Amino acid sequence: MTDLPDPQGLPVTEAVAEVLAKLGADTVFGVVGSGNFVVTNALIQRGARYVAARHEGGAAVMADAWARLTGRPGIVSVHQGPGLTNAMTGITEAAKSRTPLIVLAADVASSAVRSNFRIDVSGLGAAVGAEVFRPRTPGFAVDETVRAYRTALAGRRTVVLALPLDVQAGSCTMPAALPAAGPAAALAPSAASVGELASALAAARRPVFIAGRGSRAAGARAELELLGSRCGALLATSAAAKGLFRGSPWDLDVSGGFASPLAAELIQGADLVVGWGCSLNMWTLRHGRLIGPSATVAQVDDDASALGAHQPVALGVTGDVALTARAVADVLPAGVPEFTGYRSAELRERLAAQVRWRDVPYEDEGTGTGKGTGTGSGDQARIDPRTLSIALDDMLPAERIVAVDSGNFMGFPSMFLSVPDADGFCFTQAYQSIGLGLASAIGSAIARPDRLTVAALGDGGALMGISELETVVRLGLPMVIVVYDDEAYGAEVHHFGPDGHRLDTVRFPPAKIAKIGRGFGCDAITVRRRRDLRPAAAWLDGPRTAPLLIDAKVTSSHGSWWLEEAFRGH
Ligand SMILES: Cc1ncc(C[n+]2csc(CCOP(=O)(O)OP(=O)(O)O)c2C)c(N)n1
Repeated sequence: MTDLPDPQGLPVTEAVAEVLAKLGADTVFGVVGSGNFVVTNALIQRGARYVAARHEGGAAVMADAWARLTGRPGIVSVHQGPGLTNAMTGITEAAKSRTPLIVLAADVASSAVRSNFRIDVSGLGAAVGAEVFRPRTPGFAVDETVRAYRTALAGRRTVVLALPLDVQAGSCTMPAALPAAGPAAALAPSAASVGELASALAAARRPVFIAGRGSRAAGARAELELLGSRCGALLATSAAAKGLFRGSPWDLDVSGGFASPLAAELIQGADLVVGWGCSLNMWTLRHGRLIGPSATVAQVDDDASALGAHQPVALGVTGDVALTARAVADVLPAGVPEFTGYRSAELRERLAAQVRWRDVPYEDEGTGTGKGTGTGSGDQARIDPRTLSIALDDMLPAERIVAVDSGNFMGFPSMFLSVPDADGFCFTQAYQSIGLGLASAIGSAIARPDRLTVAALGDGGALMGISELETVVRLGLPMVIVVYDDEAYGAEVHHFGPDGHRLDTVRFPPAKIAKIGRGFGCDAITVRRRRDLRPAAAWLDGPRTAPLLIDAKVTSSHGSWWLEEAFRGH
């Protein structure tokens, strides 16, 4: 590549778009300003669908969710300076989640030292774990774009491709063929480590697998189920991989704060816990308390630096999850009885009857007497969020994607709404930011229009991210938005309330969220009792022309147990 301007060549903006399109970019999220206008249009001209968000934070989160559900790098396009800084929370979530995401960010010319838009883009990226690529001359535009794409895809990284305005104004030559930028080859485990893990599993009497994001990325369900059947393992996931083992009689669902009492009991009773592409962090292991005193912990990950990073492990295997599980299964004897290891006929029955949260008895704390209409302005009744979630679980089609925001409420949809598989759950919670749920749902709905997307939000997160409600309506996305409305930053109320602190900074007067929704163009209902959900059933029957917003006035007399778990991590 030459560093000299090439008057015969392609404008840099065209070249960048051409490279991205050739590598497979067909969807781009963004907010367009002068700096990214031309490159975004160049992508659209090459057939990409452009999704206009109303805030760059929303655009980044949409692209992140889209990438999680398509398994392809997401692309978000932002203006220089404030466009990028607005996107930073979404970029941070993506980087912490190892989402392959490419942030196409306009940047000031290196000579524009006094530009009001100048920020330290490299420093900003480094601060949140995103790698920054910047062609310093037009001649580097193609290579930097390929490098950025390759790093995002093969390294599962969030990258910023900074495009200085002076470089954008130049031109360059497209090479006849692009350098390779495909996914990384799956890493095979060593024979020795396969043998060690096989021995540990053969000796285990009560093995439990916890599959994480890496199992989902590797599409390793079949291999893990095969290995599980050869050693009698029970199958759990981290929250990020919820749904991976859906339908297996040995599925424990999520390990960690969201684990049901039976799942927690069984994980604690394991003598060998194997994390598969799973960081085994404090959320997944309840700060280690889910590991029994005499249990051995093993971990398999294709990133050696992940081994033992959160939880001491007796056996660490560096390798792709699917390849490793298959190799270990090949070592173990085939044709073992169905009830082996932790698996028994009795346990299978217990799991069928009790492992789901919705099968755990609870006392309904709803304050609806059953006499009110549920619509009168003086109606103060509130619905128990468990009752609400179970009713929704019954009503919503099984083919769904549940996207969850952060807050005290977040466990209710996560634990009580079932999902059809790991793509049925979009959990943008690595950074624990509130306000990302609605944009996560939008990215999910665009990635999977065949499913009904359900955005589960607290009132705080909903109002923080509300600008994207216009995006939902404008795009005609037929989604359900459920607001668990306690008229407070409930997480903070429950965090500080017990110590007698003033809480007026975290409590709010009732907001007319259903009315706000209607203002944006949604169908909307307020729910104070189970029966107030009837119009939702009618909406589900079709034609679903506008999104449905459910403002559920929920009870919130005490904090949730997963929240107490979260506070231990602060
Ligand atoms: C961007 C951001 N700001 C502040 C917080 C701290 N925080 C955590 S939960 C929460 C309250 C969320 O309220 P809401 O969405 O209504 O859900 P609730 O806790 O009431 O269920 C706040 C402010 C955060 N996590 N992220």
